[in-house]
Amino acid sequence: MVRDRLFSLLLFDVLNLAAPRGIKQTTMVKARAIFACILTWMVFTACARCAAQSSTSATLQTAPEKVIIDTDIGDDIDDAFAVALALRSPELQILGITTTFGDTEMRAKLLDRLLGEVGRADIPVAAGPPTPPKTAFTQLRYAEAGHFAKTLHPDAVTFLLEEIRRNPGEITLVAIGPLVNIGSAIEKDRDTFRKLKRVVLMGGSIYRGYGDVGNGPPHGPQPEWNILNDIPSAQKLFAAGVPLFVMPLDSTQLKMDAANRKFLFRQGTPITDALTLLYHQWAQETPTLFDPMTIAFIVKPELCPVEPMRIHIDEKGYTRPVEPPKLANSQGAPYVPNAQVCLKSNPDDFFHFLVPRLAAP
Ligand SMILES: [Ca+2]
Repeated sequence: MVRDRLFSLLLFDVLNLAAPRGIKQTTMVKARAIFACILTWMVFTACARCAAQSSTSATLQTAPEKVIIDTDIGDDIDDAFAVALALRSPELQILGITTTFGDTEMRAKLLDRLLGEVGRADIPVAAGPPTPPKTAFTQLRYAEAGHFAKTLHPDAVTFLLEEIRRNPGEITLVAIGPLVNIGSAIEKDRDTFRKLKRVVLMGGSIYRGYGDVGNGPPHGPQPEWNILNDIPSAQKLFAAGVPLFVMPLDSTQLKMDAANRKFLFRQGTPITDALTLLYHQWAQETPTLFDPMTIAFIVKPELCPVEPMRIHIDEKGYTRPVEPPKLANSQGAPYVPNAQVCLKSNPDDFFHFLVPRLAAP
């Protein structure tokens, strides 16, 4: 409005100048002043446009990342911490949570309660196909209590594919359980699956196995749980052609010490109370927070720097790095990395990020 008014005044002055009164000294001075005004107006307009554009791009840059979390929550405790971290991260828009492996319906009920307790019952929960149970459902009592439990949950694979169709190229799929749902989704509609923005996976063991946190001699890689429990699906994922970010055992054996636990569990917020209950049902002492690193990576990628690698998943579930061919022997098929892999992280930096977020009121 102000800009338009200024322009009208300037136009009026220019028209006055153009009137046939002859060119006098005073008119020349006036003309120079008006020219300066026009120049100022043009700069003002350009700046306003720039400001509007940079404000739009800032909005775009800060638009929350759309995520779907595929989890086997309820056995180990790290999934609960991963979901809690996602809930406490305004950088993320959680489109839904899907459950995989074992008693998927009971896992969905556990999530119903967790989400209900923290006021996020709006987040859809979908259950994948059940598989024979392989480990103890340690947090079963929490799930069975039935607070907020829904009687029916949609099918996880259908839900995932529908969300991808609705948001092509925009969804980050966070895979923190055995890859049953993901393999099924690829099998059912590979083209749609390829419209994911990316998959961020906790899985694999490149150079380090369980228990090797870098303070002793390395004892080599091992088949990792999420890969081992559905090797064909893992092979499909690594061949799917979707950008894949992998947080293996090498960078995710993050032990939550007693001081951090004590601090967190006395906060008394809905989310720390839920974690407190789940932690005690888990009934072990020191949690290893493998899964939350996926969420931490999405929000703050420098917590787990990645490098391109080509990973081959063998029939025993090992995730073997394929060495790039030496230049002299580089005939044949080109070496194409199929994943961005985080091989090292700093636990102190991770917990400095995680704990204040979870503890915040
Ligand atoms: Ca998990």
